[in-house]
Amino acid sequence: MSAVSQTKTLKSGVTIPVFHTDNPARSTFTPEELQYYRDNGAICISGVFNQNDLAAIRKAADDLLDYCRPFLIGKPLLEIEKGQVEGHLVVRKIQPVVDAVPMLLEISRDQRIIKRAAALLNDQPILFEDKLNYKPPLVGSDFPIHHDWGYWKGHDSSLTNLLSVMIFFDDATEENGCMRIYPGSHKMDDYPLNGPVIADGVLKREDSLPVPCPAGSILIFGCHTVHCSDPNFSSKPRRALILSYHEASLGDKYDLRNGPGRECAKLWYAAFDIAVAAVRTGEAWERYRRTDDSHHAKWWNAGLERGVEYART
Ligand SMILES: O=C(O)CCC(=O)C(=O)O
Ligand SMILES: [Fe+2]
Repeated sequence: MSAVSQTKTLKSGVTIPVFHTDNPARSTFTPEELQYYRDNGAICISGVFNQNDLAAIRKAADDLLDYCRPFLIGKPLLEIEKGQVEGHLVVRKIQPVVDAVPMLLEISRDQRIIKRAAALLNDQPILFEDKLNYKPPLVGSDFPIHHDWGYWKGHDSSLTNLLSVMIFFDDATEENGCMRIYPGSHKMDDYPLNGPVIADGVLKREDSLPVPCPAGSILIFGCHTVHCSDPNFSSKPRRALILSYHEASLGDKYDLRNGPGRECAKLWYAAFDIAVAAVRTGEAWERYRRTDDSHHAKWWNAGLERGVEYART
C-alpha cells in the first residue's frame, strides 16, 4: 500500500508529498502516485530500500571512493570539490560507476527500480547514465538550474523520454542540499539554455521546491523536469546514486553516452598504477610509454605521466 508520509507546505501553499511504500517488492504505482508524477514530473517514494540495503549501498559508495584513490584534479571519472577539508581534496561526483563496483551494477538492475521505471517509460528501461553524487559535508557544492535533457539532447534525437531514479542513502534535507524541483516544468516548451543549463534569469531559485528525501527513498524525475540543489554546508553528507534510463525500443545507448570516457578512464587508471609501481621499485617507467599517436595512447601516456609525478611527490 502507499500513503503520503510527509508533507511540507511552502509559503506559496504548494504541498510536496513523499509517498511511502510499505511493500517495496510490489514496485508498481497507485493511480494517485501516477497522477502525481504526470502532473509534477517527479515523485519521491520512501521505504524502497531497507537498513540492510542501505548498509550495502554505503559500502559500495566507500568501495567506489577506494577504487578512485588517490584523488587528483583532472583524474578521469572524478569531479573534485573546489573547497578542501583540512587541506585534502574531496570528491564531488564519480561517473560512470557501474564498471567499478559490481554492487552498483546490481542496484541498476534491481527490480524495485526497474519495474517502476518500466511503468513510467511504458517499456523496459535500459541504463543510459550512472553517477554517484557525494555532496560531502562542509564543501558540497550546488547544482545549477537545469534539466538533464540539456546534457543529453546532443547525443541522439531519439533520446527524448528518459528518466532518472535517484537513490538516497543519507537523509537529504534542506540543510544538506536536498534536490529542489520545479513542478510541472516538464510540460513547458523549451526553456532558453546557456550551454546545458537553463539560461540565467529564466527561473528563480526561490521558486524551486525543496524535496527532502529520507535515506532509503527514491526520487524519480523525467529528463525534462527542471531541478537544482543547494550547497552542503552542514556536517552531514548527502550522498545519492543517480541511475538514468531510456526505453528498450531505442536499442542500447549506453556506449553513446559513456563509451569514449569509459575506455579512456580504464587506460588512464591502468597506466597510472603501472607507473607508480615502476617508480617505487626503481624500474624504468619509460618502457611503458606508447609511441603511436592514437587517442588511446594519449590517455595511456597521460596516466603514466601523472603516476610518475604522483609517485615522486
Ligand atoms: O545531486 C544533486 O543534487 C543534483 C544532481 C543532478 O542534478 C545531476 O547530476 O544531474
Ligand atoms: Fe540533473
